[in-house]
Amino acid sequence: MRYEKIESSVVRLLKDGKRFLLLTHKEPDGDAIGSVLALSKALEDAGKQCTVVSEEAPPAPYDALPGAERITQSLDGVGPFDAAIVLDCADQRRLGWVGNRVSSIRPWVNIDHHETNTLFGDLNLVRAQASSTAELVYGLIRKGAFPLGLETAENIFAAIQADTGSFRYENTTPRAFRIAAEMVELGVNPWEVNLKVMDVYDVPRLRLLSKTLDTLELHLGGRLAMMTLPARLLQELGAVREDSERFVDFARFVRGVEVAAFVREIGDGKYKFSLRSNNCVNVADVARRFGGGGHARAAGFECKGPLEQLKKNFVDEVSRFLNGRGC
Ligand SMILES: [Mn+2]
Repeated sequence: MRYEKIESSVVRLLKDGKRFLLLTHKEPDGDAIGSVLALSKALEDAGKQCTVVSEEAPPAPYDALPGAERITQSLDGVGPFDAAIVLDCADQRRLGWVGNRVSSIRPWVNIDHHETNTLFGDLNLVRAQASSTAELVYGLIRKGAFPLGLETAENIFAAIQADTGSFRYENTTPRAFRIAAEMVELGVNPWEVNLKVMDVYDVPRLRLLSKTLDTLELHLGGRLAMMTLPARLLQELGAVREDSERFVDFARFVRGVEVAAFVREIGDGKYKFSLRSNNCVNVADVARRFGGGGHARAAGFECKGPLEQLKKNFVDEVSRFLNGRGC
Protein backbone atom coordinates (compact mmCIF):
# COMPACT_ATOMS: atom_id res chain seq x y z
CA MET A 1 0.00 0.00 0.00
CA ARG A 2 1.18 3.51 -0.70
CA TYR A 3 2.52 5.54 2.18
CA GLU A 4 -0.17 8.22 1.83
CA LYS A 5 -2.92 5.63 2.05
CA ILE A 6 -1.49 4.09 5.22
CA GLU A 7 -1.00 7.60 6.60
CA SER A 8 -4.71 8.29 6.05
CA SER A 9 -5.65 5.08 7.86
CA VAL A 10 -3.42 6.01 10.81
CA VAL A 11 -4.92 9.50 10.95
CA ARG A 12 -8.41 8.02 10.97
CA LEU A 13 -7.46 5.68 13.80
CA LEU A 14 -5.96 8.55 15.82
CA LYS A 15 -9.07 10.67 15.25
CA ASP A 16 -11.55 7.90 16.13
CA GLY A 17 -9.68 6.47 19.12
CA LYS A 18 -9.62 7.95 22.61
CA ARG A 19 -6.91 6.10 24.53
CA PHE A 20 -3.50 5.32 23.13
CA LEU A 21 -0.40 3.59 24.35
CA LEU A 22 2.83 5.02 22.92
CA LEU A 23 6.05 3.03 22.93
CA THR A 24 9.60 3.37 21.66
CA HIS A 25 12.81 1.33 21.58
CA LYS A 26 15.06 0.56 24.51
CA GLU A 27 18.15 2.73 24.95
CA PRO A 28 16.05 5.54 23.44
CA ASP A 29 17.72 8.36 21.52
CA GLY A 30 16.62 11.92 20.77
CA ASP A 31 14.36 10.93 17.88
CA ALA A 32 12.70 8.16 19.90
CA ILE A 33 11.92 10.39 22.86
CA GLY A 34 11.12 13.52 20.84
CA SER A 35 8.74 11.51 18.64
CA VAL A 36 6.73 9.90 21.45
CA LEU A 37 6.54 13.21 23.30
CA ALA A 38 5.48 15.16 20.21
CA LEU A 39 2.77 12.73 19.15
CA SER A 40 1.40 12.16 22.66
CA LYS A 41 1.21 15.92 23.34
CA ALA A 42 -0.55 16.62 20.04
CA LEU A 43 -3.08 13.87 20.77
CA GLU A 44 -3.60 15.06 24.34
CA ASP A 45 -4.13 18.62 23.10
CA ALA A 46 -6.84 17.13 20.88
CA GLY A 47 -8.57 15.67 23.94
CA LYS A 48 -7.18 12.11 23.80
CA GLN A 49 -5.60 10.13 26.62
CA CYS A 50 -2.07 8.90 26.09
CA THR A 51 0.15 6.65 28.16
CA VAL A 52 3.82 6.72 27.21
CA VAL A 53 5.87 3.76 28.41
CA SER A 54 9.50 2.86 27.82
CA GLU A 55 11.73 0.16 29.23
CA GLU A 56 13.88 2.75 30.99
CA ALA A 57 13.50 6.40 31.96
CA PRO A 58 14.66 8.89 29.30
CA PRO A 59 18.45 9.18 29.67
CA ALA A 60 20.16 12.55 30.00
CA PRO A 61 20.21 14.87 28.14
CA TYR A 62 16.86 13.85 26.59
CA ASP A 63 15.17 13.92 29.98
CA ALA A 64 15.29 17.71 29.51
CA LEU A 65 12.87 17.60 26.56
CA PRO A 66 9.50 19.16 27.44
CA GLY A 67 7.09 16.53 28.80
CA ALA A 68 9.78 13.88 29.43
CA GLU A 69 8.37 13.35 32.92
CA ARG A 70 5.22 11.89 31.29
CA ILE A 71 7.19 8.80 30.21
CA THR A 72 6.66 5.99 32.70
CA GLN A 73 8.20 2.56 33.22
CA SER A 74 5.08 0.84 34.50
CA LEU A 75 2.07 -0.73 32.84
CA ASP A 76 0.27 -1.40 36.09
CA GLY A 77 -3.36 -0.28 36.07
CA VAL A 78 -3.25 1.28 32.61
CA GLY A 79 -5.49 0.53 29.65
CA PRO A 80 -7.54 -0.60 27.88
CA PHE A 81 -6.24 1.11 24.76
CA ASP A 82 -7.63 1.74 21.30
CA ALA A 83 -4.18 1.16 19.78
CA ALA A 84 -0.52 0.68 20.62
CA ILE A 85 1.67 3.11 18.68
CA VAL A 86 5.31 2.13 18.34
CA LEU A 87 7.70 4.87 17.25
CA ASP A 88 11.24 4.72 15.82
CA CYS A 89 11.54 1.00 16.47
CA ALA A 90 12.89 -1.27 13.70
CA ASP A 91 11.69 -4.52 15.24
CA GLN A 92 9.60 -5.73 18.14
CA ARG A 93 12.57 -7.10 20.11
CA ARG A 94 13.93 -3.56 20.43
CA LEU A 95 10.98 -2.74 22.72
CA GLY A 96 12.43 -4.90 25.49
CA TRP A 97 10.11 -6.23 28.18
CA VAL A 98 7.45 -3.64 27.38
CA GLY A 99 6.83 -5.34 24.03
CA ASN A 100 6.06 -8.71 25.64
CA ARG A 101 3.69 -7.17 28.14
CA VAL A 102 1.55 -5.31 25.63
CA SER A 103 1.53 -7.65 22.64
CA SER A 104 -2.18 -8.41 23.18
CA ILE A 105 -3.22 -4.83 22.41
CA ARG A 106 -4.58 -4.34 18.89
CA PRO A 107 -4.02 -2.73 16.52
CA TRP A 108 -0.28 -2.11 16.57
CA VAL A 109 0.76 0.97 14.63
CA ASN A 110 4.42 0.88 13.59
CA ILE A 111 5.78 4.34 12.72
CA ASP A 112 9.43 4.32 11.72
CA HIS A 113 12.18 5.25 9.26
CA HIS A 114 14.69 2.38 9.66
CA GLU A 115 15.30 0.61 6.35
CA THR A 116 15.55 -2.69 8.26
CA ASN A 117 12.07 -2.29 9.79
CA THR A 118 10.41 -5.73 9.97
CA LEU A 119 6.89 -4.34 9.41
CA PHE A 120 5.68 -5.95 12.64
CA GLY A 121 2.63 -3.72 12.99
CA ASP A 122 -0.97 -4.13 11.86
CA LEU A 123 -0.42 -0.77 10.22
CA ASN A 124 3.13 0.00 9.09
CA LEU A 125 3.84 3.66 8.44
CA VAL A 126 7.46 3.20 7.43
CA ARG A 127 9.46 5.52 5.21
CA ALA A 128 13.20 4.87 5.04
CA GLN A 129 13.84 8.12 3.16
CA ALA A 130 12.56 10.19 6.09
CA SER A 131 15.21 12.01 8.14
CA SER A 132 13.63 10.87 11.38
CA THR A 133 10.53 9.36 12.90
CA ALA A 134 9.63 12.86 14.09
CA GLU A 135 9.26 13.88 10.45
CA LEU A 136 6.58 11.18 10.04
CA VAL A 137 4.92 12.33 13.27
CA TYR A 138 4.87 15.88 11.90
CA GLY A 139 3.13 14.57 8.75
CA LEU A 140 0.45 12.82 10.83
CA ILE A 141 -0.16 15.90 12.97
CA ARG A 142 -0.58 18.14 9.93
CA LYS A 143 -2.69 15.65 7.97
CA GLY A 144 -4.97 15.07 10.99
CA ALA A 145 -5.06 18.80 11.84
CA PHE A 146 -4.04 17.96 15.41
CA PRO A 147 -2.83 20.88 17.58
CA LEU A 148 0.87 21.72 17.17
CA GLY A 149 1.86 23.82 20.18
CA LEU A 150 5.28 24.94 21.34
CA GLU A 151 6.00 21.81 23.39
CA THR A 152 5.22 19.56 20.43
CA ALA A 153 7.24 21.81 18.11
CA GLU A 154 10.29 21.71 20.38
CA ASN A 155 10.20 17.91 20.50
CA ILE A 156 9.90 17.63 16.71
CA PHE A 157 12.78 20.06 16.24
CA ALA A 158 15.03 18.32 18.79
CA ALA A 159 14.29 14.89 17.30
CA ILE A 160 15.12 15.96 13.73
CA GLN A 161 18.23 17.73 14.98
CA ALA A 162 19.34 14.60 16.86
CA ASP A 163 18.81 12.17 13.96
CA THR A 164 20.43 14.43 11.35
CA GLY A 165 23.46 15.13 13.57
CA SER A 166 22.44 18.78 13.74
CA PHE A 167 21.56 18.91 10.03
CA ARG A 168 24.87 17.43 8.84
CA TYR A 169 24.22 13.77 7.98
CA GLU A 170 23.18 12.36 4.61
CA ASN A 171 19.53 12.26 5.73
CA THR A 172 19.44 16.07 5.98
CA THR A 173 16.82 16.66 3.30
CA PRO A 174 15.08 19.86 2.20
CA ARG A 175 12.01 18.57 4.05
CA ALA A 176 13.99 18.17 7.29
CA PHE A 177 15.09 21.81 6.99
CA ARG A 178 11.56 22.98 6.11
CA ILE A 179 9.97 21.26 9.08
CA ALA A 180 12.72 22.55 11.39
CA ALA A 181 12.26 26.08 10.04
CA GLU A 182 8.52 25.84 10.62
CA MET A 183 9.13 24.73 14.22
CA VAL A 184 11.35 27.80 14.72
CA GLU A 185 8.55 29.96 13.33
CA LEU A 186 6.27 28.39 15.93
CA GLY A 187 8.59 29.66 18.66
CA VAL A 188 11.31 27.03 19.09
CA ASN A 189 14.68 28.56 20.00
CA PRO A 190 17.46 26.41 18.41
CA TRP A 191 20.14 27.77 20.73
CA GLU A 192 18.13 26.86 23.83
CA VAL A 193 17.45 23.37 22.46
CA ASN A 194 21.15 22.97 21.75
CA LEU A 195 22.14 24.01 25.28
CA LYS A 196 19.57 21.67 26.75
CA VAL A 197 20.01 18.48 24.73
CA MET A 198 23.03 18.65 22.40
CA ASP A 199 26.21 20.20 23.77
CA VAL A 200 25.87 19.34 27.43
CA TYR A 201 28.42 16.87 28.84
CA ASP A 202 28.93 15.74 32.41
CA VAL A 203 32.56 15.37 33.49
CA PRO A 204 32.44 11.52 33.58
CA ARG A 205 31.40 11.61 29.90
CA LEU A 206 34.47 13.61 28.89
CA ARG A 207 36.77 11.35 30.96
CA LEU A 208 35.14 8.34 29.30
CA LEU A 209 35.70 9.87 25.87
CA SER A 210 39.35 10.42 26.68
CA LYS A 211 39.84 6.76 27.70
CA THR A 212 37.85 5.52 24.71
CA LEU A 213 39.89 7.54 22.21
CA ASP A 214 43.00 5.77 23.56
CA THR A 215 41.59 2.46 22.26
CA LEU A 216 41.41 3.59 18.61
CA GLU A 217 42.64 0.91 16.20
CA LEU A 218 42.88 1.11 12.44
CA HIS A 219 42.36 -1.93 10.22
CA LEU A 220 42.17 -2.72 6.50
CA GLY A 221 44.69 -0.12 5.46
CA GLY A 222 43.09 2.62 7.54
CA ARG A 223 39.60 2.20 6.08
CA LEU A 224 38.11 0.66 9.23
CA ALA A 225 38.47 2.41 12.60
CA MET A 226 37.45 0.70 15.82
CA MET A 227 37.21 1.75 19.46
CA THR A 228 36.24 -0.41 22.43
CA LEU A 229 34.73 0.27 25.82
CA PRO A 230 34.97 -2.34 28.60
CA ALA A 231 32.09 -2.29 31.08
CA ARG A 232 34.38 -1.76 34.08
CA LEU A 233 35.43 1.64 32.70
CA LEU A 234 31.91 2.98 33.17
CA GLN A 235 31.93 1.96 36.81
CA GLU A 236 35.45 3.29 37.39
CA LEU A 237 34.57 6.72 36.03
CA GLY A 238 31.06 6.95 37.47
CA ALA A 239 29.69 7.13 33.92
CA VAL A 240 26.54 5.55 32.47
CA ARG A 241 25.78 3.85 29.17
CA GLU A 242 24.34 6.99 27.55
CA ASP A 243 27.60 8.81 28.22
CA SER A 244 29.16 6.90 25.32
CA GLU A 245 26.45 8.00 22.87
CA ARG A 246 27.91 9.29 19.57
CA PHE A 247 31.50 8.34 20.51
CA VAL A 248 31.55 6.25 17.33
CA ASP A 249 31.65 9.48 15.34
CA PHE A 250 35.20 10.18 16.50
CA ALA A 251 36.34 6.95 14.81
CA ARG A 252 34.40 7.98 11.69
CA PHE A 253 36.09 11.40 11.67
CA VAL A 254 39.53 9.88 11.02
CA ARG A 255 40.72 10.86 7.55
CA GLY A 256 40.49 7.97 5.10
CA VAL A 257 38.11 5.91 7.24
CA GLU A 258 35.10 4.41 5.50
CA VAL A 259 33.63 2.27 8.30
CA ALA A 260 33.76 3.14 12.01
CA ALA A 261 32.82 0.82 14.86
CA PHE A 262 32.38 1.42 18.55
CA VAL A 263 32.30 -1.81 20.55
CA ARG A 264 30.79 -1.61 24.02
CA GLU A 265 30.75 -4.45 26.52
CA ILE A 266 27.20 -4.82 27.81
CA GLY A 267 27.76 -7.69 30.27
CA ASP A 268 27.38 -11.52 30.26
CA GLY A 269 30.06 -11.73 27.57
CA LYS A 270 27.87 -9.68 25.22
CA TYR A 271 28.96 -6.72 23.11
CA LYS A 272 27.12 -4.01 21.23
CA PHE A 273 28.68 -2.88 17.95
CA SER A 274 27.65 0.62 16.80
CA LEU A 275 28.54 1.23 13.16
CA ARG A 276 28.91 4.29 10.97
CA SER A 277 30.08 4.79 7.40
CA ASN A 278 31.16 7.75 5.34
CA ASN A 279 30.60 6.93 1.69
CA CYS A 280 30.01 3.61 0.06
CA VAL A 281 29.37 0.86 2.61
CA ASN A 282 25.79 0.29 3.75
CA VAL A 283 26.38 -0.55 7.43
CA ALA A 284 22.76 -1.68 7.86
CA ASP A 285 23.69 -4.56 5.48
CA VAL A 286 26.82 -5.28 7.52
CA ALA A 287 24.80 -5.25 10.76
CA ARG A 288 22.20 -7.57 9.24
CA ARG A 289 24.91 -10.22 8.75
CA PHE A 290 25.22 -10.26 12.55
CA GLY A 291 21.48 -10.15 13.32
CA GLY A 292 21.22 -6.38 13.73
CA GLY A 293 20.01 -3.51 11.57
CA GLY A 294 19.66 0.23 11.19
CA HIS A 295 20.33 2.78 8.47
CA ALA A 296 22.83 2.91 5.59
CA ARG A 297 25.14 5.27 7.50
CA ALA A 298 24.30 4.26 11.08
CA ALA A 299 23.52 0.77 12.31
CA GLY A 300 24.32 -1.71 15.06
CA PHE A 301 24.13 -5.23 16.38
CA GLU A 302 24.68 -7.23 19.55
CA CYS A 303 26.68 -10.45 19.81
CA LYS A 304 28.26 -12.78 22.29
CA GLY A 305 31.69 -14.34 22.44
CA PRO A 306 35.33 -13.63 23.15
CA LEU A 307 35.98 -10.04 22.10
CA GLU A 308 39.03 -10.81 19.95
CA GLN A 309 37.06 -13.39 17.94
CA LEU A 310 34.09 -11.03 17.49
CA LYS A 311 36.39 -8.27 16.31
CA LYS A 312 38.13 -10.61 13.87
CA ASN A 313 34.80 -11.80 12.39
CA PHE A 314 33.71 -8.21 12.05
CA VAL A 315 36.93 -7.05 10.36
CA ASP A 316 36.64 -9.95 7.90
CA GLU A 317 33.04 -9.05 7.07
CA VAL A 318 33.85 -5.36 6.56
CA SER A 319 36.76 -6.36 4.38
CA ARG A 320 34.36 -8.28 2.12
CA PHE A 321 32.06 -5.24 1.88
CA LEU A 322 34.91 -2.86 1.11
CA ASN A 323 36.30 -5.13 -1.60
CA GLY A 324 32.85 -5.88 -2.98
CA ARG A 325 32.13 -2.19 -3.41
CA GLY A 326 35.58 -1.44 -4.78
CA CYS A 327 36.07 1.31 -2.26
MN1 LIG B 1 15.19 7.72 14.40
